[in-house]
Amino acid sequence: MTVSSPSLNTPQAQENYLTWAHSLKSWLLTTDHKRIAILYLISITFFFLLGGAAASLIRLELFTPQSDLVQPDTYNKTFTLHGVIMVFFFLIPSIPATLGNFLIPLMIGAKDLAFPRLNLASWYVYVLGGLFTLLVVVLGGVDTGWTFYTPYSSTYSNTAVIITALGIFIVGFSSIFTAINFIATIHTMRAPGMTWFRLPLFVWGLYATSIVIILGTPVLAITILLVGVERLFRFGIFDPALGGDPLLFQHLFWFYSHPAVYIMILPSMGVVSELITAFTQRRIFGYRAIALSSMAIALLGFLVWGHHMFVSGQTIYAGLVFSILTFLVAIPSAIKVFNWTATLYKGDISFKTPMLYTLGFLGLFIVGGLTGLFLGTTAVDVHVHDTYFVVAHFHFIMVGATTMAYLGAIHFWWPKMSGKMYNEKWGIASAIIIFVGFNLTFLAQFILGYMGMPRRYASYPEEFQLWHQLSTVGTMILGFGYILPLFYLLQSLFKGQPAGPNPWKAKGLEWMVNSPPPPHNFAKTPVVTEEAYAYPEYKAEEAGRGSN
Ligand code: HEM
Ligand SMILES: [Cu+2]
Repeated sequence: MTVSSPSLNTPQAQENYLTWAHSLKSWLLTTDHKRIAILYLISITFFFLLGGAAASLIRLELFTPQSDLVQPDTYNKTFTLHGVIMVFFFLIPSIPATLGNFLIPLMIGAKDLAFPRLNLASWYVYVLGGLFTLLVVVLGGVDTGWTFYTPYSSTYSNTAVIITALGIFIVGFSSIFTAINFIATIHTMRAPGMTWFRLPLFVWGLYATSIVIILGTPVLAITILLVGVERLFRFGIFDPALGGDPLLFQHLFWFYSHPAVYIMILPSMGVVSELITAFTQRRIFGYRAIALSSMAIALLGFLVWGHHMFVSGQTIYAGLVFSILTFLVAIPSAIKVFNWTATLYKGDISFKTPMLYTLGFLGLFIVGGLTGLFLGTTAVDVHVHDTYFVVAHFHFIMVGATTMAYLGAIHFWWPKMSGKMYNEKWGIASAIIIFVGFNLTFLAQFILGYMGMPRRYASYPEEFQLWHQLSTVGTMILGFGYILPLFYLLQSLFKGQPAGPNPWKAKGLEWMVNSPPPPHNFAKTPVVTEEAYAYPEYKAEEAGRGSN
């Protein structure tokens, strides 16, 4: 897109958001969306490493059939901690809280988010929730699994369920605050000329995500609170022994947690649209279809929760309806994949690090999404429910796709955030190592699940050992791939070449300000006069239209 002024930097814009003040206080009390994004980046990385350590322990335990590395109950606590941290403290906040925070105001031509102090509050709430979760570790852990199924969680488990529940309850507010902020900002603070259908697709993705967060998260908060209430006061809500209904828990939990999977994937889809256009230097194919399919996913995502309950005892008629609805939700996802592919088709693709991550995303997302359709077919799901097949399915989407997109995004916007270029060779190496390690880890798990290996067991019959070992070796490769960027990105801060405002020759307002951007983003409000992604090929189209 172009704007009325060729450059949005003022001559005195040498000062940037990182350098204008250095004190700890200037960071901890900042209301600048860009600094808050960095605070989130650091805290999320911390939890990612912690969740990753738990994952490694799980996989090491599973290297041999016997439960010999850790006790079975330690194993239960390890996978619970892993799930809770990865879902609530890494995946859900990952792209929105870091890149969304950093980019939305820049992308729409605004000075900040609509409620800067609420934004800072959301980070503190996140940290508070995180502290509760760390407290759980100190208190000896929790063993219910991230799904907290009742009546085990509400009656029988003698681990730190309530503290964990409080941590999740609290961190939910952090997402809600962020989502309110995004929605208000996108509605009210777009620069002149930045119409809805000129918004970058990343912004559309986060808009849809924010709606899901606001509608879904309160349900989780209440559900988890009810588990606590039942535990403490023996109210009969979920435990049949007290007159409650355990299926009620599952309905409430999945009513949030299926939409939550879209909270985790919609932002990545936004990232992928940005990266594909930048590295093909092309206008995106089907802009409106992609934008509106995000909204369709947000809506349909609320109608399919029962596919987690096919074997729970819900009626087969309910199962049938949820199965059909599940197939429907695949349509908008497929629309996106087809449009991305059409954008790539015959394109002049530049295989830089962020693009490699994007291609990795596409491959892994397709496998994850298609196996979702297998699971949505009741006849198949009866056999593979609660096996490693399900574990592989959701890791393909959540780790394969979302984490790929997150890392692709970090690499793409790193020059903007830090002002420095990272070492491209290391970048390419990390993308390839992660892709290989990932597939080794999780393709093996599809096979294990298909063979009948149930999830959440510390020991298993010997015939499963080969696949478990492949999976564990894959995890080590994957872990190495994840650690690498930590080193070369940090190194780039000291040794990297200056990035300049627009190292990728990408379109979008964020590329028209200095890298790193000045504290208040734009010296004067930009005026947008063109569609999103007005790359040369789009210009040629426009010229062609003019001459007709
Ligand atoms: C798009 C992003 C997606 C994510 C992040 C995701 C994530 C998940 C997660 C976390 C679970 C298992 C939860 C658990 O039991 O712990 C799951 C199960 C399931 N997913 Fe997905 N999923 C996605 C897409 C899909 C799609 C597109 C479909 C179908 C069209 C689908 C169908 C299913 C079904 C039927 C199950 C239940 C399987 C069972 O428990 O037996 N998913 N998914
Ligand atoms: Cu689901």
